[in-house]
Amino acid sequence: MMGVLNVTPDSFSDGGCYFDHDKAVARGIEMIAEGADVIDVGGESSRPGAQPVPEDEELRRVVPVIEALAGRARLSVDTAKPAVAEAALDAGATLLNDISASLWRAAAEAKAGWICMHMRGEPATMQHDPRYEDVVGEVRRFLVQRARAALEEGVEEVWIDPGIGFGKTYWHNLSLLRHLPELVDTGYPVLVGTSRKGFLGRLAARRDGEPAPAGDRLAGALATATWAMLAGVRMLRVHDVAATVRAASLVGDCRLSSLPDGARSPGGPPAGSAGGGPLLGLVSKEVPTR
Ligand code: HH2
Repeated sequence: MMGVLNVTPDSFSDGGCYFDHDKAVARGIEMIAEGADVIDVGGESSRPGAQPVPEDEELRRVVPVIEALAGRARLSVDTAKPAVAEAALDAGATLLNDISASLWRAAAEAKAGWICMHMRGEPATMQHDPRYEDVVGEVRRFLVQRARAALEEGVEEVWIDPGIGFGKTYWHNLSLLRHLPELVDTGYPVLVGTSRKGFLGRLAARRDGEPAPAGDRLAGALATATWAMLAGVRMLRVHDVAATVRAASLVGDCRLSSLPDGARSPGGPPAGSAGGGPLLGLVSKEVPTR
């Protein structure tokens, strides 16, 4: 489980909550206690429309927090800037979370792991009418190509991530989630981040049909996290660590524990128990604009 630590004033769901150094460190320690295996420290929001942060400011935000948390858990740095990546890896991070999918040399140099995320365009404009012929195929090909390049340059640990919400419509996001096994089949470990993202507002809308605001997307986040785990995803990037760890352990129990024989229905799940919700419904429904 990767816990999100945004040391920013403007992140889409928790901007300003951990901008203060001491609050950020305390939140990192709290997420470790809640069961996070990795703390992902970021100093620049990549929400749709976000403006870039100057390099010295991003360094000032993330490096002291990484230094303070070093040794307590595995740390990753969420950045698209080579200088920030290098400084963070120097300060104790061992994983480079690269939304630009272009910094593998910094990871190779530092003998760190590298997360290769797909994004179409730049955060400032990425949601302006993103289009694909075949979103799953294009994302998959892109990630495999970059992952191979990184391996060839000596990165030993390469993760791939479809970049949910990064230059993708609602349907693109759902299509990528539906087809996660095609990414898992590449053999690279897959990371997914759906936590609190905009498409969940629509997927798990409020009772009155209005999209759920960022503070009310936990049900959607847990449903999609569970879906991803069952599809074989190896790491989830989440804000709500305690709840997701709990959900993960329940899924683990369902999959691994031996249910008493009588508890298993011979014909599979009872009629109507699957296919009701929008996510499970994807199993049987075609998604427009794959
Ligand atoms: N999502 C966000 C940021 N970094 N990294 C990876 N690998 N995968 C993701 O899905 C991903 C990511 C956006 O979430 P958040 O950090 O909470 O928001 P903001 O970018 O506004 O700080």
